[in-house]
This record gives sequence, structure tokens and C-alpha cells, in this order.
Amino acid sequence: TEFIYQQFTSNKKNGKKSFAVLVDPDKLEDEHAIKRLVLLAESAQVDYFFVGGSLMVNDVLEDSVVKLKSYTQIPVVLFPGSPAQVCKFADALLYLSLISGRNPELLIGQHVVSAPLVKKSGLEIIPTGYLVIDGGKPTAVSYISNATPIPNDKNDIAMCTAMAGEMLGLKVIYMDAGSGAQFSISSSMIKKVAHNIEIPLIVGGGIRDSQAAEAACKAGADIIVVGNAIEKNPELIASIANAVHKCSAKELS
Ligand code: 1GP
Repeated sequence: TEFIYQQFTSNKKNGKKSFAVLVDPDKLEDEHAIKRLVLLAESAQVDYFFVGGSLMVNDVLEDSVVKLKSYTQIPVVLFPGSPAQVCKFADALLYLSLISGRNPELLIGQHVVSAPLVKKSGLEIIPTGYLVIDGGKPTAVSYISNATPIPNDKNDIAMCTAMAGEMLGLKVIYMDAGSGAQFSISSSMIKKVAHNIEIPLIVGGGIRDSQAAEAACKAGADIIVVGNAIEKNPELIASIANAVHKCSAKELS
């Protein structure tokens, strides 16, 4: 079944913008923090929880996914930094290929090694073209991936990379300035990519307020991801969710 992906595409078709909260399991130490996050996310009608990251210090991914799933109906989508972050209790897996980089391990190598494990998980697999864009300072993803991010003023490189990913059959493009990026991705780059692909576009990295989220939506992002800013101030969930959702095309009555 392709439940989550079908949501992505039908929302895109209907002009509905979605908001994903990125959860770093390392930072959700206790049950209390998860409950609080879920409460805020549900009242703001957050569309997805993304779970994962470049580096996981503690072995608590499965625990966090299971807890999230037990407290909420909001779908939990894995955003794995490595094959160690595959967990069958989630709803779907962004099957990332780092197409902006030239590190064969992250393009295909790790996929080959983990293929039987990923298949056995029974997870909905969403083939994702992952583009890391220079966010103004080194981020965990730019360091760990050992691959050069796309310079943030090279819109054409981002566009051609996304187009190639789509033609290779990838189902989603995720443009990421990296967690905690100094600058989020420019509207002009998002626009250029969005206008040249048909598949859903996820944008994240360095989005810290509702203005930045709204700008990304207006430029053509379908799903906005925020991690760091919400970790620091969970109360931001409401204003960012509101900004994203109000960019949705008005439903025809
Ligand atoms: C990182 O796109 C996500 O992979 C979110 O980034 O933590 O900066 O919001 P932030």
C-alpha cells in the first residue's frame, strides 16, 4: 500500500500544504517531552512527524517511534541518516538517495547493503531524491555525508538535479539546508525546482519562524519540515502550522 505517498500526491494536486515536525529521538529524553510535543502537534493539526537525523547518539529510535505511535494518529515517517534507523513501527520510510552529492555510498551503496532489511520491515517505501543545499555553515548532514552541498545561489544545479531525480523515477524531492542551517533555502531556488518537477517537494533546514515557512510554501514547497526551532521552542508549532496551512489553495465549495 502507498497510503502516505498517496496523501503527498493528492495534497499536491489539491494545493494543500503540509507541515512536518522533525523529531530527533536523542532529544526526546522522556515520556513527558513526547506527550507535550504530541499535544501541541495535534492541536496545531501537524500533518506528519519525521523521525531521524544524520547522527543518533543514543539507541532510542525504536522507543521514540513506538511511543509516538501510541500517543497519536499523526503519521510517523522515517527520515533516516543511516540503515540503522529503519524501524518497522513507523508508517513510512523516506528512502533517501543523496543525489546532490557524489558519494556512492549514499547514492546506492547503503541501499544495497540494507535492502533485505528494508524490504522485510514491511514499511511503505517512498523513493526520495535528497538534495543538500549549502545552508551557510557546515551542518551535520554536510559533514557526515562527506559530499559537497549544492551552493545556495546555484539554482540551476538544484533544478537539474531534481529533474534528473524525477526522470530516474524518484517519487519525492527533499531539499534540505541541513538541520540548524544558518540560512534556509531561498525562495528563488525553491521556485526554480518546483516549476520544473511534477512530484511533491519537501523543504527543510533552518526554517525558524512562520514567515520563513510561508515563504517556502509560496515558492512551491508542498511539505515544510521544521526541527531545531521547535526543539528550542515547542510553542512555535502552532504559528508555523498555521502559516503553512493558510498557504493551501482554498477548497472549492
Ligand atoms: C533537517 O530539514 C530538516 O534535515 C530540519 O532542519 O532542524 O533546521 O529545522 P531544522
